[in-house]
Parts: sequence; structure tokens; C-alpha cells
Amino acid sequence: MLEELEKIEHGALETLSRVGDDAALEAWRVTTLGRSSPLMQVFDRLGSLAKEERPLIGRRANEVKRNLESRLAELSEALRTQALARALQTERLDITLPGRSLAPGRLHPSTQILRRIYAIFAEMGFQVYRSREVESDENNFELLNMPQHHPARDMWDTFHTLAPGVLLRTHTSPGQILVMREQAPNPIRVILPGMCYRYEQISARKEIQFNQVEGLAVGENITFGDLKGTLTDFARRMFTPDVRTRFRASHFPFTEPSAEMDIECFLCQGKGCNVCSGTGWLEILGCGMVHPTVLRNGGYDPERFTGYAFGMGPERIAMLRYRIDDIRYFWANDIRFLEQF
Ligand code: 2U9
Repeated sequence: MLEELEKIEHGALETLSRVGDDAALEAWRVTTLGRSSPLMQVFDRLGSLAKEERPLIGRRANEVKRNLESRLAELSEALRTQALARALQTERLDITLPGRSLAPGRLHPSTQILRRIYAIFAEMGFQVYRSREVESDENNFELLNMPQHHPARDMWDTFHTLAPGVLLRTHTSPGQILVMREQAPNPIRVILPGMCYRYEQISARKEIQFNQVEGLAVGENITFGDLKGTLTDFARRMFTPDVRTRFRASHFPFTEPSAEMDIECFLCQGKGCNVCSGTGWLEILGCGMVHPTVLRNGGYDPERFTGYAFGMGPERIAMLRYRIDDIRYFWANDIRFLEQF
């Protein structure tokens, strides 16, 4: 039995000398000191030994066990130290390297266009008026000359809420009613920026949410000439000082007469390209003289007061200006898109 113990110890130390990592060490522990290891079987057999043999064998078995356990602990500690040294070597930080520079934040392309629009109209004496995005059917349609069931409402596919008569505004025009009712009979010169919502099938050309900037001027001597002059000047400041503009007759329920303003295509200088569909012109905004019914709904006597209004889409302007071919990029929050502006 003593011989067997010598062999066990010798063999175990021999294998231990070839152990080089934690997994092998754990395997060694199980085979050498585990429940069913030859060493433990020696302990199991002690009871069946002759009485006089038992103390000697027992002492030696315990010695072997303690020796192997302490070698296990030593090697385990050595492996831990080695691993730490390796980690310190490979994961070393060079604190003398310069830090990574932070990418500065940027303004969203819509915000950039919106701010340019505010600045241009501010110079012309227009104040910014903001109003709520959840609106009444009355302010969004009815007071804008579109009574219930009027077919003109079909131009705006609308998000209705469960509350009857409450909807997400389809344009910022209800704000124009609010500002008129607040200001009547004082003259008004405001722009109304903000998010609007339409129940659209989302595609490269259509989104369910988009910004709009509308403008409104009301006073005693406001003419279509003022409208043309103001918007032509806006186009020159927004695009280039020599940009050509044209006004085409159009129709909106809340303005009469109504028009759309085009600018000469800045990509082909009017020659015709795929951005302007070969026409040489780009549609930039809609406008018109405020309809007498709408003026009256806002609290102004249409016999005494006149006004003009206009509306434009900052995303559309950004798309033309930066040649963005898909409106879905605007709210997708893809950093690869946003960091280009
Ligand atoms: C009141 C009186 C008049 C606002 C107007 C337009 C023409 C227009 C669209 C262009 C592109 C908005 O972003 S867009 O979809 N707007 O064409 N908007 S006149 O006229 C008003 C509004 C309110 C009380």
C-alpha cells in the first residue's frame, strides 16, 4: 500500500508538471483528488487494513493528500499571476496617446432649413407663432372654408383621434385662425412653423409627418403685389440673389386668388433635368390672398382688411437643395445620413 501511495504521488506530480492552464489544472484536481481518484480509494480501504498497518498507511495517505493539495494551490496561484501579467502586457493603455476627438453635434437638415427661413422672414418683420399639433376639426378645416363633408377635405388624409372632432393638424393653418382671433383688428405679420401629420402610405415621396412653414400678413392695404414681392425676395435670399421666379394660378379653399411659386431649377439653370422633370422649374410654395370667409372667421372685416398667406415644406426644400431622393431619411435617425449636413 505504501508503494501504491508513492506511485500515486509520483504520477500525480509528474502530470502536474505538464499542466499549463486553469482547465487542465481543474481536470488534474478531479482525477487526482476527486471522490473516485485512486488516492481517495486508499482512504476508503483503510478500514479493511490490519490494525497495526492502519496508522502508518493513514498518515502517509494524508501526507500525500496535503502535498498534492498544496501543489495544486501553488500552481493555481502561479497561473493567476501569469494571466494577470499577460493581461497587463496585452491590455496596456498608453496614457500618453492623444484622446479621441469628439464628433461635434450637428443640426438636423430640416432644422437648418427652418432656421434659414426664420432668419429671412425675421428680417422682413415676421414673428414666429407656434401652436398646438392636436387640433379641432373646426380650426383645421371648418374655419378655413371647408365645412363638414366638403370634398376639398380629401386633399388632406387626416389622422382622427377617438375623441370626435379632435385630429392631428394636417397643416399649420389652424394656427392662422388662432393668431387672427388673438390679434384682430390689429395688423399681423407672422410665420407658423411646425410638424404636421397626414395619413399617407409612406414612400420615398410621402411621409406621415413633415414640417411646414406657413406665413400670414393681414392689414388694411395688403395686395397681391405685396405677396409677390415678399415671396420673390424670400426666394432670392433663400436660394441665389438672381434666382428667377414665376407664379402659376392654383386653387386652395382658404385663399382666393391662389397661386404656386416656382423657382428656376438651380441644378440645370432652367435647361431641364431629371430633378425638375425637364421643365426647368421647381415648385417651392403655395400662396394666395386670404379668402374673405376665412378673414371673417378670424375676426377681420373683409370689407376693410385684406391679407396674404403662403405655405412651404422645409423637407421638400432640403431635398431639392441637398439632392435627397427619399423623404424617409428625415426621421430614420440614421447617423450616416445626418452627419452629412
Ligand atoms: C389661413 C389663411 C390662408 C396657407 C396656404 C398654401 C397656400 C400651400 C402647402 C405648400 C406645401 C403646404 O407644405 S405644404 O404641403 N401650402 O400651398 N398654404 S396658402 O393659407 C392660409 C392658411 C390659413 C387662415
